[in-house]
Amino acid sequence: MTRLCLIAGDGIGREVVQAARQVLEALAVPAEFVEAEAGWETFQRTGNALPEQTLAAVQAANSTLFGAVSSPSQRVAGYRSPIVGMRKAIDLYACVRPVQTPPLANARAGVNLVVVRENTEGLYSGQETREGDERATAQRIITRQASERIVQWAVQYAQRTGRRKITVVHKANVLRETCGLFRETALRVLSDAPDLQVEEMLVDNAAYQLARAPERFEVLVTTNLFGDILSDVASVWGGGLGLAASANYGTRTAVFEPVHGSAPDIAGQGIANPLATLSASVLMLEFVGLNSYAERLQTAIQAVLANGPYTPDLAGAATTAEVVQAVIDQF
Ligand code: GGG
Repeated sequence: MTRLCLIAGDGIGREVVQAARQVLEALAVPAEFVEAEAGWETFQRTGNALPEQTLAAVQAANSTLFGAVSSPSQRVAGYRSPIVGMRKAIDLYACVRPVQTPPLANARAGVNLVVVRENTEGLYSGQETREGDERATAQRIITRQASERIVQWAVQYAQRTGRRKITVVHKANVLRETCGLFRETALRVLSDAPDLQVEEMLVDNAAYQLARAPERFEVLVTTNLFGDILSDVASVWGGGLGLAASANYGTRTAVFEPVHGSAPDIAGQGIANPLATLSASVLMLEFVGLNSYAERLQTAIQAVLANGPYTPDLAGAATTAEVVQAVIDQF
């Protein structure tokens, strides 16, 4: 039996993962669910934001659905972001964030792009130091091996999904060594893929082009922090963060999550949009080979997007529970 690990995390992570479980159970997905914990609340209770048992549960499962975490912006001794830590610990090296025109009124037509982000190094390597009160430094680690692997992943993804163009995003004109290594590695890997149209773009221009002409992109491949930021920009065209799903693929397993965070401003009000987590669940079901369930869930999500009800992020007044019921009513 397929084993799916559920990690709710903090804030609305709890609400949307619970919503996803309810929907997956209503869909009668042939899987067993195991729950594990991570996040700020877990840290406050246990002193560890990412307990060993959680990592073990993720590794023992066929796949994992992760909600959201709220890491504090100020330094807290002993705390490290659990989602960043998990990506690194389990080597979930490919973060993939698809964005497509949703069936919503006034949506911009023709958007169908994917941001592929290196997920284990770059500025998220955790190599930061504070030197006294006046100076802090962060190491941006870029390796040829990780760059090669993420670009190869992007090439295979493009070829598998019939996409024709890859945009390599960097800032090698300023970050000559780190972005320089990523760029040179990417272009070398892509020289072995003559079926793909290759372009390179500076990250500031990529942000501008994503904001003004998103339909020009198919697959963007980039480093960790750039990918994090650009995928949030791109998500606007897919209906916003309430709809944006994300996959973290590794060599042994994969973790799926909404792109959004724990949204403490609306947590506990029952108005979080569950559709991003449900779209992440579609990707998870595809990953574990439950394709017919993935298709039914995707069709139901599209129907609810076309007809409502909508949570406040989509200018509606529906609750999470009402959206969940509307999805279930489609089965
Ligand atoms: N579901 C993705 C998520 O939780 N995003 C917020 C995020 O990445 N936060 C980093 C952190 O708080 O540790």
